[in-house]
Amino acid sequence: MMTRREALRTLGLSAPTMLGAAPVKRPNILFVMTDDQVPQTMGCYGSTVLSTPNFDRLAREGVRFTNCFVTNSLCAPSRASVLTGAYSHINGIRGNSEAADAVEKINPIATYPEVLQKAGYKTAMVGKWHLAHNPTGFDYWCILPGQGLYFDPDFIENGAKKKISGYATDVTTDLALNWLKGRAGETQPWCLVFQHKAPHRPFKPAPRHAHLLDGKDVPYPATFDDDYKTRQMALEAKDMKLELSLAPDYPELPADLSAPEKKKWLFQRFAKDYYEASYSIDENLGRVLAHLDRTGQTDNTLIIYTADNGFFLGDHGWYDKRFMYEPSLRVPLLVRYPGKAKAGHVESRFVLNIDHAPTMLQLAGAPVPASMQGRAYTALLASKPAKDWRKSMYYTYYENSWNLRDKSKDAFTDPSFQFFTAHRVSPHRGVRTERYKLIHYYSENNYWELFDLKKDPNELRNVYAELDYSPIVATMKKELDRLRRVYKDV
Ligand SMILES: [Ca+2]
Repeated sequence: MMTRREALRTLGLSAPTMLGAAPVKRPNILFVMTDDQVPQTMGCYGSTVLSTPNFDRLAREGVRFTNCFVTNSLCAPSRASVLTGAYSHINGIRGNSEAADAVEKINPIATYPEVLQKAGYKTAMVGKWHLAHNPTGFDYWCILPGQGLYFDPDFIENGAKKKISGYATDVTTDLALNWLKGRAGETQPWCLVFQHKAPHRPFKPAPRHAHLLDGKDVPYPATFDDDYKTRQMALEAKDMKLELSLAPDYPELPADLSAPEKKKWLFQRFAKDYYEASYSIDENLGRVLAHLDRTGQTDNTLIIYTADNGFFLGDHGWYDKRFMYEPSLRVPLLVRYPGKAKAGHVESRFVLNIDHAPTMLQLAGAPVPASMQGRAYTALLASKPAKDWRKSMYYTYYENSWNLRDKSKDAFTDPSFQFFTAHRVSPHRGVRTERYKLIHYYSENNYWELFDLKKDPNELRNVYAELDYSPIVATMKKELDRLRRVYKDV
């Protein structure tokens, strides 16, 4: 594999960016990514829980994607995939615990900020980073260490520690605005990577928003009382059950509730916090959009809004993510860039988190490194046909790759259980088409699941062993093998 320096040299990034004879008009780039935020927190995706005028503005004036999926539904791996435009097995960040050697793993591959910086962009990263190594490719960076804190958070600013008073979403936005204001008078285009901690657990809203939903109930998801019948891996993932894992977060949980009442109490409590924390993101996005409006930059800025992974917001009775099931797999994606992104367009073709990097580079007129496995969704933004656009997507999840099959031990009843982690989801890989999803838990005696998403959009009935579906199983297995070869994961 080429070193990063060699890769950048090969790309000839010092050459002027030309497309044919006309120079490319280089947009500023605002890449906004939140943590664990699902589309249903946003009015433009149909939420009626809280109004979200700024998310809705991006959807109205830009493109709203309904099938944006992540390639590994976990914080650090998804962030590494966004940066490198490549799957976890290529960039080396398979789980959240890739620590000391993460730099060596990710560094052989060019990241989009590195390419943009070489191409003459001013670059900055503020907020949640969540990779073990320090950011590269940025003129300025100020990140939350690890998961970061919601209140009076520590930051690392270009390598130096500092504490900033306030609420993380507000403070991160202040950092973004300060940096943007510093660009006044410059002629270079800029790229700002603006990433929030919210609404990640422990789901703390800003104090001014902490009572927005008092006296209201958040609707229960259709799968809230899932019995996990036909899905052995889901049945065993007890740690994902909100009533088991979230109870310690809420010492005020009344002691005299029945089991179903306790589950409902915890759901209402954490879902309200989650919605209120998301509301603060919308409000702060509004501050940045107002700055762009005031300075006349809105229409020359490519704005991409997404989340690092999806989330079970009570779906299947769970919280958290990791599984390839729909609530965890799907993320919001809004893209605003007048002239290139058709206002109000709703796009249902499949896009992946590895597509953002090539899209930004292509629209910036910068070459896309060969190591990037994603594909620019520029044609989709214009609602145009894209030749051979993907009809299926490939998913991988690796954490907890030790043997979890010792049925004699249970994480919640046996204190000697050595392999307990907060989330006992076995590694798996899978393929999703418009109609079907096949999942392979290869460490679990080759346990398979097949879902017919047309008949069963909530993925409650595993039809893998049903005779009628055997031709589909065969076709989907072939497609899974094909994708593993395409993405060099064999
Ligand atoms: Ca996350």
